Amino acid sequence: MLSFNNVTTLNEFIIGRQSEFPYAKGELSRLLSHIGIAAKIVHREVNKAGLVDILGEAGQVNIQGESQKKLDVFADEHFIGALKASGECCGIASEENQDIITFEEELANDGKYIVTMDPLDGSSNIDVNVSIGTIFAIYRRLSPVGHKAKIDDFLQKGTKQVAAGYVIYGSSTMMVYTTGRGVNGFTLDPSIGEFCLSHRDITTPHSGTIYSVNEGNYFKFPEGVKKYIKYCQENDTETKRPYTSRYIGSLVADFHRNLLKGGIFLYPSTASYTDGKLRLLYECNPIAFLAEQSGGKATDGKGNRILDIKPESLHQRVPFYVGSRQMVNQAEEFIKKYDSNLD
Ligand code: AHM
Ligand code: MG
Repeated sequence: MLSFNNVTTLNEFIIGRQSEFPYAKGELSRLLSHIGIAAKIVHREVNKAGLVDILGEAGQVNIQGESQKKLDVFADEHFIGALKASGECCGIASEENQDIITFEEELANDGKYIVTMDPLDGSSNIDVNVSIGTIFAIYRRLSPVGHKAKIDDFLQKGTKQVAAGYVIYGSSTMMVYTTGRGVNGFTLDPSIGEFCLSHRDITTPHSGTIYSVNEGNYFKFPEGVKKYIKYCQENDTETKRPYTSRYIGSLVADFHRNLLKGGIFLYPSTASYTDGKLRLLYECNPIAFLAEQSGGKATDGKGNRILDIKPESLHQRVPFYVGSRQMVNQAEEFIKKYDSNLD
């Protein structure tokens, strides 16, 4: 692996990994590098967000009926621009856009990959200086190269992801990604403007003591989830309970903390969101891929592996249980016991 002064940059790492596949032509590497560039641009804007007129509502409502913040729009435009410029991506599905995005340019239509992304996740936290993130997943296209991407290119199971990751804009900015051979994390060193390898081969603890859920929805949760939350709060020294409750309201930040420390994140179905709130294609699938690659688990709470769900629509939602394997299993046991009629 190339490195300079004992520092391995994201690009060096990507190129090093590519050389492990003798026939790889560097297309996926170029795509990942361009995601890294867009992440740096968004990082720059996030960091000066308080200084310029970029906070607050952009005046549009996205297709989920949520008002778009200006930074959402900025991130969406810059990630789309970077993916298009890579020449390796023929289409994008984004949380901010109703339909898939395809390109007129021949170069882009020659791209072998499609990308699903949430350009700025946790947008309710933008205005209050709390961590936010970008989530992405990369798939090989199914439609023929040289033509526009089609909807079926995007409705692939999560098991078909060739790479996935997130960028967290927190106390430092990090990019964490997987290509199915483990999970690695890179911290942005602003002094040299490079993502540097800081978290090699991340493995998540088998169990943990953190549970992350919006407890304000407690009375709307299925019975098994309520019982599981009570279990988390009970006193039992042997199992280190009560667990600690931590909920930021940014999936990326909540997942990132639990990935490193051990814990469970859950966004169950509620009375208002019968399929949960989080989106399968660009939130749950990439996070589930990272969770599994680090030794964790991700399900819909009813025994179904997230990565095995066949998507039916771009903005499909799914209940989401992700984190330390043992904790996800335990939550599912409660649901199985108390919500056996839940379909
Ligand atoms: P967003 O993509 O519109 O920002 O919404 C997704 C976010 C997740 O980051 C977070 O886990 C969840 O919504 C929080 O929802 P809630 O405020 O209902 O707890
Ligand atoms: Mg989101």
